[in-house]
Amino acid sequence: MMIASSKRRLIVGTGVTGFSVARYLDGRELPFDIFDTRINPPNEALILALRGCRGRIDGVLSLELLTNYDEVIVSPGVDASQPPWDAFKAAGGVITSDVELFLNEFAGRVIAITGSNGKSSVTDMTAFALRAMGCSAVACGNFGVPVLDVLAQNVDYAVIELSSFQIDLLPKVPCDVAVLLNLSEDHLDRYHSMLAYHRSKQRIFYGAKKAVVNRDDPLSTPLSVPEAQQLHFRLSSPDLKELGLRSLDSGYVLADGIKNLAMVTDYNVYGKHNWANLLASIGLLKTLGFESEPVAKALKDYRGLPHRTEYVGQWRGVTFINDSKATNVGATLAALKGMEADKLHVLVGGDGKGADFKDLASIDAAMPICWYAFGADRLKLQAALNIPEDQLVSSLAEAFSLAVSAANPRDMVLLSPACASLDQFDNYQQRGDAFKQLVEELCVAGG
Ligand code: UMA
Ligand code: ADP
Repeated sequence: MMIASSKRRLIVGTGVTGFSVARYLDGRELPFDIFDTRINPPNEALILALRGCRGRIDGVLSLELLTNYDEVIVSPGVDASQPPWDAFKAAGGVITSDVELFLNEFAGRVIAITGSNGKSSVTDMTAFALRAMGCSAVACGNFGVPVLDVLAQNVDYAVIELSSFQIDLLPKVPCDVAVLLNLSEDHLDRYHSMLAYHRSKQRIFYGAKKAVVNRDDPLSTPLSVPEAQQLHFRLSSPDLKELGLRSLDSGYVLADGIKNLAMVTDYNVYGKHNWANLLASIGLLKTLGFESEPVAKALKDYRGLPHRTEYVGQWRGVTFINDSKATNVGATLAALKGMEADKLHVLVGGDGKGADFKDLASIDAAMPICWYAFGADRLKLQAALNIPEDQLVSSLAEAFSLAVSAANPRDMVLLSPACASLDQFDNYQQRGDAFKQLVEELCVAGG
C-alpha cells in the first residue's frame, strides 16, 4: 500500500502504542508530531530522538490543534468520543490507530479476541497452539505487544487481543475470525452504561469473516456475522456442531460434537473459566481449518500466564493463589467459583472503576469466604460485602497479614482484587509480584 509522505500526522499518546507508531512512521520516513497530556509523557526523549519526529506539541488538545493535521493516530487510553474529537470527526478529520494501520498492511491471517475476561489467556494459548503445530504466530495487541511491532516479524498468524478502547478506534475489524468471550461489568468509568460497553465490544464482529460464540453468554452472540459462519461453544454437553464439556464417570472431558477430545485434568490451567477458554481457542482454530484433536493435544503443554489464578505456594497447609489480573468483578467471580479449599480468605481492593460490587456478595460459593479489603475503594467493598471493620485496611500487606493470621491448614489465601491496581501500584503485575513477595517472606520467616 502507498502511504503519502506529504500528509501532516499527529500521534496522540506516547505510551507503548504511540512509541510503536512513531517507530513505524519513522521506519517509512514519514514525518510526524507527538502530543500527550501527561506532565512527564513516557518515551518522550526516545521518540524525539527519531529522525521522523518533528517535535512535541504543547497546550490543550483543541479542535484548532487537531485541524492542523491530515491524520491523527490515537492511542487507546485516549477517549476519542469526547470533545474536541467529535467536532473534529464531524468536520471530516481523519482519526486512525495502530491496529487500523496494522490491519491495512498485514498479509497473514488475523484472529481477533475480545471479552471482559480471558482475552489474554485465550490470545496466549491460541498463539501457543499454532506454534506447537508448526505455524508462525504472535500474540499481540492489548496483550502488551503493540501490533505494529509484529509487521517486521513476517508471521503467518497474528492473534490479536483487542480491548474495547482499541475497537472504538476502528471503523471495521477485518479479520478471519473474531470472538467476544464474555461480557460483564468493566470500564464503566469510560462507558457509563453496560449498553454502551456491549455496543463497543460487539463491533469486533464488523468485518469478521467468521465468529466463535460462547453459548453460555447471550451477549457474546454477534449481531453482524451470519449464523452459518458461527461456531459455538458451551460448558455443557454440545450438540453435533458445537464444542462443549461432557460429563463422564471419570470426570469432565472437552468435546467436539460427539468426539471426546481430552480430559480437563490433562491441562495445566485451572477452573471452569479456563475450560471455556480452551474451548474458545480450539474453536478459533477450527474455523481456520485446523482439526480440533491436534489443537486440543497441543494445548496440553500450555502452562498459563502469571497473575491469573496462579499457584504461588503453600505455608503450613495454607495455599496461596495470585489472581492479581482480576481487575473486575467478573474475573473475581470466576476465580471464586473455580477454587477448592475449606475456607477462602480473599483479598479485594483497589480502584473499582465505577463498578457495583453487589454480585460478589450474592456468590453461591462452595465454601465459606472471609473478605479483607484494602485500597481506594475499600469502603465501597465493605458496604457491598458487609466486611467487619477490623478486616478493612489501607494496604495489600496489611490485608495479607490479617488473612495469614486467620487461615488454618487446608484454607486458601487468594488475591483476586476485583479492582484495578493503579491507586497503589504501577500495574497489576507489580501488585501480583508484591503478593508473591509477601508469600516468599512468610515462608522464609515462618519456616
Ligand atoms: N494518557 C493520558 N494522556 C494522553 C495519552 C494517554 O493521560 O495524552 C493516559 C491514558 O488515559 C492511560 C495511559 O495514559 O491511562 C496509557 O494510555 P496509552 O493509550 O498511552 O496506553 P499504552 O501505553 O499505549 O498501552 C496501550 C494499552 N493501554 C490502554 O489501553 C490504557 C495497553 O493495555 C496495551 O498493552 C498497549 O496499548 C499495547 O497494545 C493495558 C491495559 O490496561 C495492559 N488495557 C486495558 C485493559 O486491559 O483493561 C484496556
Ligand atoms: P483479560 O485479558 O480479558 O483481562 P486474562 O486472561 O488476563 O483476561 O484474565 C484476567 C482475569 O480474568 C484473571 O483473573 C483470570 O483468572 C480471569 N479469567 C480468565 N478467563 C476468564 C473467563 N473466561 N471468564 C471469567 N474470568 C476469566
